[in-house]
Amino acid sequence: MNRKFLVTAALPYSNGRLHVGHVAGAYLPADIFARYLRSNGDDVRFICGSDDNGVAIEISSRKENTTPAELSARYNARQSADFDGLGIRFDIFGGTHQPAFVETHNRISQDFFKTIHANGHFVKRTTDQLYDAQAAKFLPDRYVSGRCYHKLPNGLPCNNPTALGDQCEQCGNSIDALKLIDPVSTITGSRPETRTTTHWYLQLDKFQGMLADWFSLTSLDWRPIVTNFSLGSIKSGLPERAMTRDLTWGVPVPLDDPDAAGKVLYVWFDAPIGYVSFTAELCKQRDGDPEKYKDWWQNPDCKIVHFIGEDNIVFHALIWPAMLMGTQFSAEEMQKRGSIYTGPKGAGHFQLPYNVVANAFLNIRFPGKEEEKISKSRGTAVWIEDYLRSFDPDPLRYYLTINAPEAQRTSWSFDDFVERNNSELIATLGNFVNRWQKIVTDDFARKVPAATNPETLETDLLAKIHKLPVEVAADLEAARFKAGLGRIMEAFRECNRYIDTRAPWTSRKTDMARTATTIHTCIQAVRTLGVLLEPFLPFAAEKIRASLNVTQNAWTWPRATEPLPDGHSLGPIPEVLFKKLDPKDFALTGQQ
Ligand code: B3M
Ligand code: ZN
Repeated sequence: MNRKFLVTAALPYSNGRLHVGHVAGAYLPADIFARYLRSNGDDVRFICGSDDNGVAIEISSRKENTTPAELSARYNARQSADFDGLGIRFDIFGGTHQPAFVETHNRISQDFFKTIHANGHFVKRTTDQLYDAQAAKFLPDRYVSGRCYHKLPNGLPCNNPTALGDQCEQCGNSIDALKLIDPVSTITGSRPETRTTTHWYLQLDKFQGMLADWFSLTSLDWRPIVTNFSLGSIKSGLPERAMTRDLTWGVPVPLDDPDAAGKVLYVWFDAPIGYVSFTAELCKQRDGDPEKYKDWWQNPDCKIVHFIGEDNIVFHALIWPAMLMGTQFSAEEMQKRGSIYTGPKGAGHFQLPYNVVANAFLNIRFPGKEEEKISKSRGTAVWIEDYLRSFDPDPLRYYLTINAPEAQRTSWSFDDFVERNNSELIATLGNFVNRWQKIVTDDFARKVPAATNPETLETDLLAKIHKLPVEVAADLEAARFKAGLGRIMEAFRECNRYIDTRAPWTSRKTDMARTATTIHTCIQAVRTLGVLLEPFLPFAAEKIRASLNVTQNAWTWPRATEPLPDGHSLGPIPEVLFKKLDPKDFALTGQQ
């Protein structure tokens, strides 16, 4: 039976363009994983879309002198085009506030909130908050700045005049926005006043026991950056979090309570529900029934895998699972169960994630400069839109996988990118695919010649390559993308050594049988490796497939080791797989 997988990639905020850091963090590994599953014959849905709600979108639209609706529609379209250009192929790319999605999204988000509310997991609290009267807005912490009130280790006041409402960059302490000295709203520059407001707080501490239990059951083979962070947070205690906001742009709080009027759900409450609501929209398109989302989300036989950047771990590995548990258990039941989580039982209950795969951040290194953080405001980014104007998608996919920040930060370096393109993609991979093309054309009329005299050199090489589908699958299933691609590249290096040894360009002058055996072996090697490359480098893999004249049906993981029969007619000589690059080609990108 086919396995079922629901794969998600973090929803990008629709107030900016995508850069290489986004792609390396979540989207590329998720796409490789989804492509591998499809090739393997698993039943997979790959879900993404923009995160349109929340204060960041509202503030960006104010800066750009437009509306949140216009801004988010524009960036949603831009991001979708960038993903297409990179070959990142979602089954659906929605948007939490896009016209075609907002209705379903609001309904499902409000249902979540009402169920969790009815289950007794919220506490309603009235607190003081800073209010910008000029903007007529309560100020989120990071939109307030002021003088830091902390003391330094030497006893002197920190006094940093530009501490933000959540953290002081100078002394590193976290900040209570209400205590900032001479606070200023960064939206209007005016001095905020203090007003009271009421919000609903999710009692996350009550979920600690169950979350820890669930972790002990499921997370054993998760990446250490995810488990260490999550277990550490549970140990130090999960603070309650307000799940509502004083905003107009977002999902209205669905409570019949005057205090809820004019408020919306916290963007991190509704954003992960976007995964569910986009699945519903996809089911509507494909099966005519949005409710079929339950076949994915409430089906114990479906594995849900979230791909995210490291800054999103708390939301996906702790808060989101707590929300999902909170739809199933009432606060009372939870207290009775203590810390026993036995998984969703019976119909109508949401599954918890099967895996949460997080990457660390990607830094950037400009020629002749130190490695630094990617920053939109400092202009230290490589934007996908700019990249795609001048370059092909596969080299970027290659570089961001072989150099992926899977366990710790890595950096995008222009020189290294060019060097790896030229020495690995061209000189190793492309070269091997091309080295025997002229011979198979001139001497064998582009038909697979029979191998009449294979020796251990041939049988060993093919035996090794035929083990790769299982080995690379094991890497991909364990989210070791870099290792999987590394294995394939190692096989290409071996193929190059093989053809160097056999030197068919020489043997063809004296020994046609030997030459035929060599060419046969090269073709079979590429036939297998081409299939394995597809999730990583789909554009090059497609050119290889066409040049081998293999049908789409036979171009799958389970059939990767099926040899092409003797006499099989190849397709045309493949187009150039990879173009040579020069560091100066990058003059265009990276600065703006
Ligand atoms: N919109 C992206 C970020 O934090 C955030 C992800 C939401 S995933 C549900 O950069
Ligand atoms: Zn400070």
